[in-house]
Amino acid sequence: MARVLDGHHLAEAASTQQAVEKPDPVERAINARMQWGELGDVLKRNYAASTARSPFRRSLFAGPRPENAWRSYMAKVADGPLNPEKMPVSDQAAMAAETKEVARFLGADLVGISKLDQAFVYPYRFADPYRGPDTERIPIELNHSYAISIGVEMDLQKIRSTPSYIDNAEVGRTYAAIARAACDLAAYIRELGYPARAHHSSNEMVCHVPIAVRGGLGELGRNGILVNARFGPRLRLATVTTDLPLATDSPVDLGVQAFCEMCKKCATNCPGRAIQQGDKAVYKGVEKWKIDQMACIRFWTANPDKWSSCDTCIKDCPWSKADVWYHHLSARAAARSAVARKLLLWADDVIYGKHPYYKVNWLGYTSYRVGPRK
Ligand code: B12
Ligand code: SF4
Ligand code: SF4
Repeated sequence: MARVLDGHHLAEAASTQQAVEKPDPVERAINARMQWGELGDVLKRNYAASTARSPFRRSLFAGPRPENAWRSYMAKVADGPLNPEKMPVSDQAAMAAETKEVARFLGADLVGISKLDQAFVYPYRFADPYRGPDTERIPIELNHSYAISIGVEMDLQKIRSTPSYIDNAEVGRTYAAIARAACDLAAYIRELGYPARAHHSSNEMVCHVPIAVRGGLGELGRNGILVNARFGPRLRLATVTTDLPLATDSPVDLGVQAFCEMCKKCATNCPGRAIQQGDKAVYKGVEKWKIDQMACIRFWTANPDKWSSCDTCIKDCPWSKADVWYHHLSARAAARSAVARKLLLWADDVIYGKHPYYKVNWLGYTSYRVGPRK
């Protein structure tokens, strides 16, 4: 019988091949579909980076003058030529440790390594996602053996400003930062003589969250994204796939999913009503809380004068706190005991509020108070 997986039981599965269906490239392309107009004129107009009020959004997300944006070039440097002289690897554990150090030097805050699972590789990509639905579908063949997951922290104060053009700027900045780290790491590995490809938002063939779960960076939360012990979900992710022989990490049980069972703070406070309050259900072979994509982007585009995306499900998550020792201690307690989880959730409501709001002003932008779901 096909095994059902969830956010932290991946370790038990010898292979996910039969159980899990590949991620859907059409779901992957929702931002592009919005831009080519498939989801209606209002979403198309309100999401357009070219007319956005914020110069950050127009530049970091490749708006009217794409030549100015990192994003326009990073797609081209995801892969490249190999050094023909291959460095022999006799100790995969030492090579993994060295690779992690290199990744951190190049800008990653988190690194985890796993075997590349084909279940997490998209089956095809659109030749030109921004031209429309009729653009050619190019099958993806990605046969690398390993996946290196990297994570970059998003700034706490900027994320607390959500929804606003402040957190949106931080999203753009960290997309560029992680793309650069991933491209530099892939290039470094190719200089060792091994194939390596960076997967980042401008040029990706993989779904990052399950790969990061497999690499031990955290668990899948109710909010549909990766929750890490140090940063919670306050992360950008990228992946480098490679044939460099590496020792792998294992998935971790941090107590996140157990916490999510009782917490529901992201679901309650999601202004788009995109996150489920109920139990997990099986979707494409994985037991999880499935996000309502359309509900999410409808909120993103609801008020283009004030914001153009959202981070509320990151901001309000009790795991998404400052990277300091007492929060590390809390995370460790949450992993171990149900009583601790209850206490921590109670403390989070008392200290930060059930519906947290932070007044943030920066460069003439401001944060907005949006109510929880009704
Ligand atoms: C399309 C997309 C969106 C869409 C749809 C969201 C969605 N859930 O798919 C929209 C535009 C709405 C969106 C919104 C956001 N996104 Co988004 N998004 C993506 C993107 C490009 C593709 C995801 C995808 O293929 N979805 C389609 C299918 C696969 O979705 P799904 O079935 O619901 O599966 C989700 C999870 O269940 C999990 N998953 C899928 N299969 C499996 C299998 C197993 C075993 C497990 C454990 C998990 C798992 O992965 C999916 C989420 O990535 C990824 C980048 C990437 N290539 O991975 C970023 C990404 C997931 N987004 C990210 C973020 C941060 C956000 C936002 C907070 C917005 C923001 N400010 O950046 C919101 C949060 C919304 C939410 N609660 O999920 C980050 C997540 C970082 C993290 N901590 O995990 C990613 C990885 C981008 C990045 N490079 O950092 N996003
Ligand atoms: S990004 Fe905002 S609207 Fe989308 S799921 Fe998260 S909280 Fe809800
Ligand atoms: S807010 Fe609560 S329910 Fe949502 S992901 Fe964080 S811990 Fe889980």
